[in-house]
Amino acid sequence: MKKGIIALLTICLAAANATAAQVPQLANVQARNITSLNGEWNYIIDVQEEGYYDYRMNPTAWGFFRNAKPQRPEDLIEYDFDKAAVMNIPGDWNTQNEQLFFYEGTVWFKRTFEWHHKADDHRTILYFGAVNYEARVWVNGRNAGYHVGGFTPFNMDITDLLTDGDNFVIVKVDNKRKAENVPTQIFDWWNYGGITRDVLLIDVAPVYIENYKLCLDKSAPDQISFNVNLNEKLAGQQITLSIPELKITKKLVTDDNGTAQVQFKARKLQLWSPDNPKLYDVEITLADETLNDRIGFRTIETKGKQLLLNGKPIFLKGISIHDEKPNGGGRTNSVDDARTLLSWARELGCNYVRLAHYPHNEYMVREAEKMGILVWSEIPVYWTITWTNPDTYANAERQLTDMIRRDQNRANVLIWSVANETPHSPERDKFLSSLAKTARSLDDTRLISMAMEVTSASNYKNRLQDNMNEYVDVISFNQYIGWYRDVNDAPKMEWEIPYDKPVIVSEFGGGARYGLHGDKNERWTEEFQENLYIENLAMLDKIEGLVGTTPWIMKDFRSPRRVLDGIQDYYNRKGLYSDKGEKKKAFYILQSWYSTK
Ligand code: GCB
Repeated sequence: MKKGIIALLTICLAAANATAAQVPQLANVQARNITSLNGEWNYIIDVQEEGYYDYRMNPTAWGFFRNAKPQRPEDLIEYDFDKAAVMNIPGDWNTQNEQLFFYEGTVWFKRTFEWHHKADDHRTILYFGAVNYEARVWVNGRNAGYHVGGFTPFNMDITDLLTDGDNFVIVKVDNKRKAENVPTQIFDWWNYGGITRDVLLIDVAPVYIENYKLCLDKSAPDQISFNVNLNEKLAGQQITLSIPELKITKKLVTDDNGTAQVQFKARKLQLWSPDNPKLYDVEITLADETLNDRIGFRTIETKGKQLLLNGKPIFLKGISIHDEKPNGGGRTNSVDDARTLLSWARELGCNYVRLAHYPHNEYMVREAEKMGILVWSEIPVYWTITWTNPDTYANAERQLTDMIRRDQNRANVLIWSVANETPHSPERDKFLSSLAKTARSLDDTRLISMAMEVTSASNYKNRLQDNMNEYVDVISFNQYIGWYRDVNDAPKMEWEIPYDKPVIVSEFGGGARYGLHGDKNERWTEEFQENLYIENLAMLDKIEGLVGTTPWIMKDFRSPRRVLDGIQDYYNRKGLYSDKGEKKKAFYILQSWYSTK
C-alpha cells in the first residue's frame, strides 16, 4: 500500500517536473504539418511583475502561469485570464490598446487549444515566429521554455506537457530595454512589444528533417549542392530530393551525424535574378513526410570593387525599410503587409532592399524573392552594445545563427550584416570580427557586411577607416551629409575608401513632413529633402566602386526619439513616403536617378 502511494507520488512529481526541450531552428515551418495558434489571446498587463515574482518566491502560490481558478467560494485568486481582454496575435500590443502605446514591461498572454494524442509517437513543437523581447512560456501550467531576442523564431518540444483534449499556453512577454540586450537601451525605432509573429503547433515524426540547404556550390558553381540534417544523429535514414522541372531525383542516406549531402550537375538551369526571379519546386522526403519548397539558384561574388550576380556586374538600387506596417504603424504580420511595402519599393525603381535593423518577418523575405528583390538582412547589433559582456555576445551570435538558418535557402538574400553604426574600440572589433567569422562559417554562399561609420572628415575629405574592413566582403557606411552635418556641402565632398572592395552607401537622407512646403534651405520642408537628395546623389556618383545604395528610409516610421511637435510627433520623418504612403518630392528624385542605373 505504502509502496503504491510512493510510486504514485513519484509519477505525479515526474509529471509536474516534466519540461519541454528547446528545439533548434526548423527550416520552412509553413510547409510542415501545422496548426495555427494565431487569433485572439487573453492578456493581463502586469506592470509590477506580480504574477511572476509571486511564483519565484513561492512556487506553489498562484503565479499567473498556473491559470489558477478558485476551487471554493472563499478562495482568493486575484486574476482571471478568461475575464481579461483579448488581443490579436500575431500583433504588437502598442497599436492594439491605446493604454499600451508607450508601454514597456510585462504582459501575460493566454490561449487555449485542443490537441489529441496521436496513436503513433509523433512529437508536437510549439513555434513562435518572434516575441519581443523576452518570452517565458508555460503549457498547462508547466515550464516550456525561455527565449530572448525580439526578431528570430524559436521552438520548444511540448509533447510531454500536453494532455488529450483542452490545453492552454501562457506566455509572459517583457520588452523592457536593458543595457546588456541586443539591441541595447537606445535605438531609433519603436519598441513594439508582444507576440509579433505567427504561433504554430508543428506535428513531427520522432525523426524529422530539421534543416537543409540547397544552392549552387560555392567552389563549383555549375553544380547544385544539397545538405540536410535530421533532428537526431541517426545513420541510415533515406532522404529523397527531387526537382521535377529539372528531372532530378537524388537518393541520400544519412551518416552517423544524421546528415547527408550531395553535389550534382544541373543542365539548362535558369538562374534566379531580379529580371527573372525563377524558383523551382523542390520536394524533400524522409519516410512519409515531404517538405515542399521553392528554390532559386544564383551566385554572388565580388571581384576587386565589382559586385557580380551570376557573373555579371549589378547595381543595387535599394531602399532601407523597417518592419512596420504600411498604413498606421505597428509591426507587419501578414503577406499583404510585405507585398504592400515591397510594391512601394518597386515603384521607386528598386531591385534591392535593406531590411533594417533586425531580421524582418519571413513573409517579407519570401515575397521579395518572388518579386525579384534582393535583400540585405541584419541583426540588431546597433550603436553601443555592451561589447565586453559574454552573454551579450552569445545573444548576438544566436540571433545571427537563427537569422541565417531561417533564410539560408532564399536566393534573394545577398548580404548578412552583423552590425550598424558601431563606435570604434578594440572591444567592438573583437565582438564584430567574431560575428563576421561565424556568419562566414555558417554560410559561404553570401557576402558579409556591416554598416560602418565614417570617422575622419576634414576639409571636405571623407576617409573611411575601419579595422573591420578585412572581415567584410562589401564596404558599407552610413553618412548624413546635408542633414546631421555639412548642410549644402555635398557638392564639395570627396571620398576616399582605401579598400579594394565594392562599396554600398547603406544610409543617407534627411527629414521632411509630407505636405510641408517652402524654401530648399528650410528644414522639414519637402523641398529641403528634395535638394538634399539631388546633392547627395550627385556626390554618390563620384564614389569609386559604388555598387549600390539604400537611402534612409522608404517610409516615415515611429520612433520615441523624434519628439518635435507638429513635425515629428514620434515619427522619424526621413521617409520618401509618409507613414500613410504619400510620396514626398524626394521620391521622384531617387526614382529618376534609379531609372538611369
Ligand atoms: C542612423 C541609424 C538609423 C537612424 C538614422 C536617423 O544612422 O542607422 O537607425 O534612424 O540614422 O534617422 O538618424
